[in-house]
Amino acid sequence: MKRILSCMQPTSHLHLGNYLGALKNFVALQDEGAECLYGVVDLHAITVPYQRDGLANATREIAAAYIAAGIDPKKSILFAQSAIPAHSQLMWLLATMSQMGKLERMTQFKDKAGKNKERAGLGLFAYPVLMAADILIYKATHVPVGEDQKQHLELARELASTFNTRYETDFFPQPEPYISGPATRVMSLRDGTQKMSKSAESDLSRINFTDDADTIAKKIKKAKSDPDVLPETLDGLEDRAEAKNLVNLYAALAGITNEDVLKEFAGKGFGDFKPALVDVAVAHLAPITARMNELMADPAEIDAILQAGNEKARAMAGDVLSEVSEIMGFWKGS
Ligand code: AQP
Repeated sequence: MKRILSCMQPTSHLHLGNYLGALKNFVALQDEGAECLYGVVDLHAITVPYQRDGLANATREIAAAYIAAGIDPKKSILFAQSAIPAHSQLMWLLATMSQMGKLERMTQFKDKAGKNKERAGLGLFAYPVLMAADILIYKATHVPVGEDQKQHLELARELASTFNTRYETDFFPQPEPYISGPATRVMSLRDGTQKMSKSAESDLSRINFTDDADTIAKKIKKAKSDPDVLPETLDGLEDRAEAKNLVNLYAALAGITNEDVLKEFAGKGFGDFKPALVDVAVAHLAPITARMNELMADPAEIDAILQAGNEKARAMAGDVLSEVSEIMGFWKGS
């Protein structure tokens, strides 16, 4: 039986990249009938500077976004990571099997630590070990993520193997990355070589779930493009990172292929293409945003959903942690 686990950080508002790269797949996997757990990973969110006063609400907002996008809390378990202590406990155990050299080579660490990595926090450095624990604590078999998380997932697979080899067991399954769909790497609207990201400085670089139609229109209008017309074939988008990204966004939102987009818009410039992209983005996102706003108006309801999910997740994670402790030989009394 497939067991799906994936998570998002309450670092800020979710954006189109989070949606097209990951959340859309969360919903599809749930609707296929898989056993699904979706977390809000607030312990990850505090590995970078954050607003203490906003953290709880940001956690609710991710849960609201999940539900607004189609996650049904009756079918999938929604939980908040900090409410399940077993995540951090397993992380410590896995940390004893993790090599610092590997963690140092993680792209996300290098990007977020910047030039001054000596001063980066241990939390940021150890982030991928906590992510491995998030996955392995539920013995998840499949992890739907965007392309940027591939490297972290590889580490989770290695840690599962290291544990199994060291303790001569087949306890942890190898979690399979599920990186699929038309937009596994959505790029920034300001720079087609950078991924769209919650933490990028410019809000114009991303389309947030919380943006209204006017804001979406403004951001797409200001999105970086080029003076050329759209080509007839995909080859013509090579070396045109921004154009390629906008075509890809249109295709992913409209549910068609990039080739189909070019069939429709070949020969047209961005003056024609951008308004069409605004229409498709607004049509897709407006119902999700409206539902999210409704949910956010009733925080008690979101809290109740998370609390119910936390209880189920805590029971599952607790069982796995007990078994891990036993395999590792910890004292458990008589
Ligand atoms: N640009 C993207 N394109 C496709 N998928 C993406 N994801 C993130 N950015 C893109 C996927 O969204 C899921 C949730 O990500 P996260 O909350 O763990 O944070 P992240 O991967 O670090 O993404 P952000 O938006 O850039 O957040 P910050 O700026 O806070 O680090 C993941 O499955 C991710 O692959």
